[in-house]
Amino acid sequence: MNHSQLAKPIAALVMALGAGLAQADSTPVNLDFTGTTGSFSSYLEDGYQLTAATANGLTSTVYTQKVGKTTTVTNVTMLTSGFTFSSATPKGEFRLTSLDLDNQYTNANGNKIFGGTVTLAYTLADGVTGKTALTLDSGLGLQNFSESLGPLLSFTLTAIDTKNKSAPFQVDNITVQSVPQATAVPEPGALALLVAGVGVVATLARRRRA
Ligand SMILES: [Ca+2]
Ligand SMILES: [Ca+2]
Repeated sequence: MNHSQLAKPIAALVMALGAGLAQADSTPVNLDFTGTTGSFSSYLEDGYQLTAATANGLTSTVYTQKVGKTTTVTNVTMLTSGFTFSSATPKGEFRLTSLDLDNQYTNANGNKIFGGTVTLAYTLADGVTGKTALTLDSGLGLQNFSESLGPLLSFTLTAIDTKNKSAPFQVDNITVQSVPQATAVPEPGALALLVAGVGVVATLARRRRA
């Protein structure tokens, strides 16, 4: 076996090891709130946690929306006056990619309230904090907001209505993707495998020559 013949299997081995060491792409997780209905102070789904701003301030509820004259969409959403969202894994970093919001509700005077602003406040993995306002239209139904935020440690959502009052709102389909933590050095087991593999190839080469 000459040098180029030896180089091929070593390259293949290193590539195979590299693929094994590379961080797998995390699949997006969708919090659709279909798990359990009821009222909660905190709610867990798909490894992520919502912590209500007030006691039992989260209600997983069946929400019916009429679109046009005929279509009725029934969905389970979370009704809340505000919450903090975080990974259930300590310091689990994630990206927020999408969420659906609506703040359609009937106030104490029986008036339908629409519109308003939901404030998205977040803490990035490096500790930097930020804030963005999500403006809701006056139409019926959930509105999708596409986001590209992260890596995050947590975020909070709170709403104010068009009369500048703290308001309940519906949230659904919070889509996040966990951010794998970078591994600086290969694991000892992987290194041992690489050394053993190179040894086998070298031994084979020596036997060929003998
Ligand atoms: Ca889910
Ligand atoms: Ca849902």
